[in-house]
Amino acid sequence: MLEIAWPDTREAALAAVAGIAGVSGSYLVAGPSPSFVVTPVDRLIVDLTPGPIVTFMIENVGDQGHILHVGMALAALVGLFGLVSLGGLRAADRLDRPLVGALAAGLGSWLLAVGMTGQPGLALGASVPAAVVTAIGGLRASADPIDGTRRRTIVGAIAAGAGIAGVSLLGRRLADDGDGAPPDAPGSAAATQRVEALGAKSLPIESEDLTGLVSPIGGFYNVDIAQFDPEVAADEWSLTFTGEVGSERTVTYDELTDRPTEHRAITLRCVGEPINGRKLDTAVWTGTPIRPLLDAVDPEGECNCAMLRGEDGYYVQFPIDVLAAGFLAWGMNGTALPSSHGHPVRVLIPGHWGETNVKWLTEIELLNVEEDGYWEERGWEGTGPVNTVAKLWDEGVTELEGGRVELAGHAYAGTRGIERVEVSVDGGDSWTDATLSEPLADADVWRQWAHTFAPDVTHEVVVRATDGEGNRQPREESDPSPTGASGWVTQTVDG
Ligand SMILES: Nc1nc2c(c(=O)[nH]1)N[C@H]1C(S)=C(S)[C@@H](COP(=O)(O)O)O[C@H]1N2
Ligand SMILES: [Mo]
Repeated sequence: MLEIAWPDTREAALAAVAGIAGVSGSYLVAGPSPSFVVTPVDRLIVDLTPGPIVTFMIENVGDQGHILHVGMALAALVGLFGLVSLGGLRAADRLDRPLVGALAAGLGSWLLAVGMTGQPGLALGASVPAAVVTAIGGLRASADPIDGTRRRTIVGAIAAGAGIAGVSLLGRRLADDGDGAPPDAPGSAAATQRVEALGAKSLPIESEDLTGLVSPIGGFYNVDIAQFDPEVAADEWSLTFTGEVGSERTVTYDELTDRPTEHRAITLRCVGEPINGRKLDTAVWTGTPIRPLLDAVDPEGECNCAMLRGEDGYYVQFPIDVLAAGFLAWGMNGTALPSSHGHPVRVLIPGHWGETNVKWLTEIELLNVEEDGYWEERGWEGTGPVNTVAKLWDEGVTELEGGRVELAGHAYAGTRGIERVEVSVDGGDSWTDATLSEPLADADVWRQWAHTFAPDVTHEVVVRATDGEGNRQPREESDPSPTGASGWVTQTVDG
């Protein structure tokens, strides 16, 4: 029977260093992208986590939950590269040929990295550092045959090689990053004008930190199933209509952006956010309506429903009628869609929860029978219309000169629109109408509200909105899961 000895301290330490070197090297060349070796393992962990645990993390741990699964994935990868390096060290010892051991570790970790990412070139970023550490470790262990001079020559050659490889890879990575400025998107000048016009229509509030009618791109919330955004080049992107269609059709980026272009202010809200959460934002999106494209493929499915899929493996299913009212966007606030918001093209569905707005969209499949989407498989029911909400975030409470306090926030009810926002400063006993920003022509956008009062004692402030159909936001409180949080937002304001 083959016995494999447990590693001694020196071997374990060397293997750990090699593992860390491999993972760090991969990050150096690939950055936070799907080509980083940790990404596929992280995705596997997220995929395998049962729905109730995911929901518990969303509701109780929030965005910090990411640290946990990324940490697990990192540890797993350090362990895997460490094991490969340990194999190399053992081979070096047994054969007394340190370079053979290093080559074996390099080849092994290269194969591992290619297996993870499918990127032979970038895989060198992981395998070269792992091999170098293994080589140095093997050298120290090997005995006499290598005399001092040869040893120095070999160490020098390895160090020089590693240095050159490191510098050139780092250089390539920095060159890729460019100057960070997002490129222009077709139609961006008109979109920029629209952003400025909405800035002018924002409520003149005193709070300096509260967003106006348009959220800046850097402040717009993000929800992603994957830790690192997919990288999709516009000229390699296409959208295919598949499944129950009269005629299949693929649309390229140039074909799409040649279509009639509109600039719509659209608000997004995530079903997973608490009642006063931060996953509510608005941008001016540049794109084209979906309906003509859908009509052209002649949908035939019996469920009148479609499954939308994104490059990151995300999928969501909802009725074709809802999709037909949607918008395919390639621009955001006057720039090309940033990668975190779905570059090059995403869907925007009026009035429905954020999860219907598929980013990095690649496929629209017309179905015969309904199927669950990614979040529905995990217990959520978030493809329907949004709940009505009025927010009062901390930066919406501003002390003015003379002891008065300004309360300000946003209210949103999807395509129903916001008709009224009421404020109570006595815990809900009496109510006053807040001032509202003017209603916009856009079909699916929030309104701002503001109210100023002079606090004396400690006040329990409550806000509630009424939608355009006359329905008041329900008072009864519920958790976000499965259909979105309900209840009224309350804040304590000191006199
Ligand atoms: N491809 C893809 N699309 C996606 C998601 C995702 O993880 N992958 N998240 C969805 C969810 S749950 C929400 S709330 C919105 C968030 O969009 P944003 O990140 O641009 O704010 O995108 C939706 N579209
Ligand atoms: Mo979401």
